[in-house]
Amino acid sequence: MVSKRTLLINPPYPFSEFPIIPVGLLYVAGVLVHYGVEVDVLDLLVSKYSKEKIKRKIEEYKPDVIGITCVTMNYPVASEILKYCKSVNKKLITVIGGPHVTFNAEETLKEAPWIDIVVRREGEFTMLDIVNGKKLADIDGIAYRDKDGNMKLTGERALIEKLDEMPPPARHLFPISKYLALDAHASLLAGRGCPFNCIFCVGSKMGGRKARYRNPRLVVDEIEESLALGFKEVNFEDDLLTLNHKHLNAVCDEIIARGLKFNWSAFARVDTVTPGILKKMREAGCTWVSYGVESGNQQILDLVKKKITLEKVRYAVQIAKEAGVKVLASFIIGLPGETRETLKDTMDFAQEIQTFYGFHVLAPFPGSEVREEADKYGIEILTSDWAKYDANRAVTRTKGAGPEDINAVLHKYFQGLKQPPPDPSQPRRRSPLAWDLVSGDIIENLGPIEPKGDPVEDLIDKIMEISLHPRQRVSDSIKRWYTDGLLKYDLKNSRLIWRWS
Ligand code: B12
Ligand code: SF4
Repeated sequence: MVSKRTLLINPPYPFSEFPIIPVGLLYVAGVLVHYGVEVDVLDLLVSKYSKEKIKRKIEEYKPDVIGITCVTMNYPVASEILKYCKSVNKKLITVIGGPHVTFNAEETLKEAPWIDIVVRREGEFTMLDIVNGKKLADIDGIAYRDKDGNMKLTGERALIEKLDEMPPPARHLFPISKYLALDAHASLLAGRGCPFNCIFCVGSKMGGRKARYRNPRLVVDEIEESLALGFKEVNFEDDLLTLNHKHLNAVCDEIIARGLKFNWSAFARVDTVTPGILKKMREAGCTWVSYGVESGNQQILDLVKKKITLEKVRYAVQIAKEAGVKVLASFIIGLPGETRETLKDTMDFAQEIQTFYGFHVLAPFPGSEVREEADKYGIEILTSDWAKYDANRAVTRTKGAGPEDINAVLHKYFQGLKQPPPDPSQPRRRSPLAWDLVSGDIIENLGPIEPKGDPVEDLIDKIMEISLHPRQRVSDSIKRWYTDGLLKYDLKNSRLIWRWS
């Protein structure tokens, strides 16, 4: 059987979200590679997004299938990319996956005739079936149009039971050097699934309510591989790494036993941490945990089925501090029941717990209970313009709080509500210079440089001609990236051609 040549696309999303390699696409690529499919990745997140670039890639690589990932906020751009791909070659099979389309499958096919197949929930083996040419009607977990143009939804695909049998994520297909220049952390999973059912989240609907775990040794093997690639930090992208202490202890013990020294961070719930597990995590290199605190008002927490108490939050922050693990408390404003008073409760609480915190705004994503039962929760959905679902602006209102109230809180937050001073070890910090260089394809478009002596100084001079960044910053960064092997040059006709490695 000859598999279809496949191009996977990582679409752009706004700079306000820190760029990391999406784990879902890494795994889809990994499975295809493992089963001998010809596969490549076009990463438009850490490069300039242009239609010419997509066209060039299609003409050079000649894929049969194009697969793209997205969440709600970058669904519009992902769809636009597939539309463009179809216009370049209408024979291309276009596939889209991710949480947004999983719960909006039929609507997606209806509004985007250029999308052939929607992959729902876990997509590794679904995509393998597609590229291997299996009859679409026999592939579980997709939505497609039959030859008469009728929309078809196949059966639910069972979640992958034995995660340890999964081929490894295909990091080598992604432009690692650019992610490293951006100081991105390695993204990896120790398990999948979450047993909770918070009404604003589709995490447990995507990964299942029964958590599945990977063998700690394999997890730490992957950490070692990521460190060998040059990543300095790791973020566990698990919904809830701290759920199963036996498993987490085993992962930590394995890290400690191998003597690995690196910083890592993870998502946690305040009711799944204890002084003991936090101490062990710290010993294994954990520097940050991100707690989903959501609100400073107990009634709201109860209403959104968060199943935590403010008292537990205070305690969890305190024991993390005692263990030497820093806390980022994550809040959502605009939740059901929100009023001006509850917004004040949340602002006060965020400052009371004396730790780092961040505010997001409720975005009622497709598939979430808060969207499906918006009336019951007293939420008025103001728009379904998906590009606005970045959780950084109000797209809903409650009886007691409108967009103006929510935006006022956000404004105060960005003006610097009382926050601890910034911490250089905070995860997801950004280097504006690196971002400018990668998102503008600056290195790729420098052209040949006349060597004057030291190639690195020549590159710095050239960048200074077009960059507004201070020379010291450019110089320090370029030297570091060159020493780390992220930037390389070739000599062509006695001219320097610089490139990301
Ligand atoms: C880790 C994580 C992050 C990380 C990393 C995100 C990333 N790009 O990898 C960080 C912290 C950076 C992050 C940021 C954001 N996140 Co987030 N995040 C998660 C989390 C907890 C796990 C994601 C994950 O790695 N899952 C494991 C992998 C294996 O699954 P997967 O990504 O879903 O991929 C599988 C399938 O979707 C499918 N698939 C995906 N793409 C493709 C493509 C093809 C071609 C195919 C065939 C299949 C396929 O197959 C994959 C493998 O099985 C999820 C919750 C969850 N469990 O889904 C939320 C979640 C994805 N995040 C969410 C949101 C909203 C965001 C933000 C917008 C934050 C914000 N402002 O509120 C940003 C958006 C950044 C972005 N563009 O991705 C929402 C998305 C909801 C939605 N419909 O949009 C989720 C579902 C949580 C929620 N609120 O319900 N997030
Ligand atoms: S918010 Fe966290 S705990 Fe709640 S369902 Fe989502 S992943 Fe699970």
